[in-house]
Amino acid sequence: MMKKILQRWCTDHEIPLMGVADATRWRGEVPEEYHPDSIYPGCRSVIVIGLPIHLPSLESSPSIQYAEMYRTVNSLLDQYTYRIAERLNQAGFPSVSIPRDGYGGIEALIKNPVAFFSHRHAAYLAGLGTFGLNNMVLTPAYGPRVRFGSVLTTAVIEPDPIREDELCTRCMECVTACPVRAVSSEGYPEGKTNKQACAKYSASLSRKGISPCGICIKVCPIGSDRILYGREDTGIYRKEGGDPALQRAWEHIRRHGAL
Ligand code: B12
Repeated sequence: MMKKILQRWCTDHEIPLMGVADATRWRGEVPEEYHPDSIYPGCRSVIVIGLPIHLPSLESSPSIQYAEMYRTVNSLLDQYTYRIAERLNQAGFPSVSIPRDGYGGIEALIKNPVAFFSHRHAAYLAGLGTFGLNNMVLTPAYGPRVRFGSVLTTAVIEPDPIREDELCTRCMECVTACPVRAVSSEGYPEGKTNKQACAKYSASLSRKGISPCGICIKVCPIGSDRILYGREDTGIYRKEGGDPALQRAWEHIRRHGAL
């Protein structure tokens, strides 16, 4: 019943992805202090929503166009997860939303590049996707071009199954495209993304007003959003052999609105 109401609410608000994880699924996955029922004792279920990043905006990155889309999606995630939590509170189920990021500026991340709760892990445990080499959760609809937000609730809601397939094909596009070589070709847990290098690059873009980078999610071939936009061929992003009209459009956008 509760699940259906939530699904309906998401559909009515153009939220294409929603999944639910039982709070016990974190056991044995991540250190205990990062578990939802450690962060919010009494938590029984975690509701995760996903909003897509529109590919043509991301393609111009680093750019003001993508930086603004990033801010818009972040703001929507915080508003929607707040509203879902409030709705559950009003129905008598104490709930709380978690901020979509959870850090007070890029300098804080360079000091400690870890947040108190992992939305990507929550998305994985709520059955929305699987981890890719780029350290992101890939989804069938948008590959890694989706941002997540979570609500911790005391309500017991029917959980979704964890995906058992592997969406990442290890094509290495993200590994070779990363401008600071932060993505490891090994995969988790052997090869870890170099968070410091990634965060430092993001800080340099932030000083120009065009953070974040997003190249590792742009080049990922997974996701049916590529079909919608006619972007099945990721070769369009290579300097040589790319589509000249698209290259011109991206260069045009990059020449504006940034330091
Ligand atoms: C810190 C941070 C950054 C930093 C540090 C870089 C980094 N690599 O993490 C910076 C600012 C540089 C950054 C960059 C990016 N980020 Co960021 N970032 C975060 C943030 C705020 C915290 C991550 C964190 O510390 N979590 C806590 C720790 C404990 O968990 P974790 O890092 O997620 O890792 C755990 C699990 O993922 C798990 N794990 C990892 N791999 C695997 C594989 C398997 C099989 C399993 C079982 C588990 C597992 O193990 C880890 C330990 O528990 C999250 C938001 C959030 N609060 O979740 C967004 C977040 C991870 N970022 C996101 C995105 C999209 C990006 C960028 C693409 C930039 C952009 N916004 O366009 C890049 C990509 C960088 C990259 N390839 O990793 C999204 C990911 C969405 C997705 N589809 O997965 C998130 C979830 C934001 C959101 N609300 O949607 N990010």
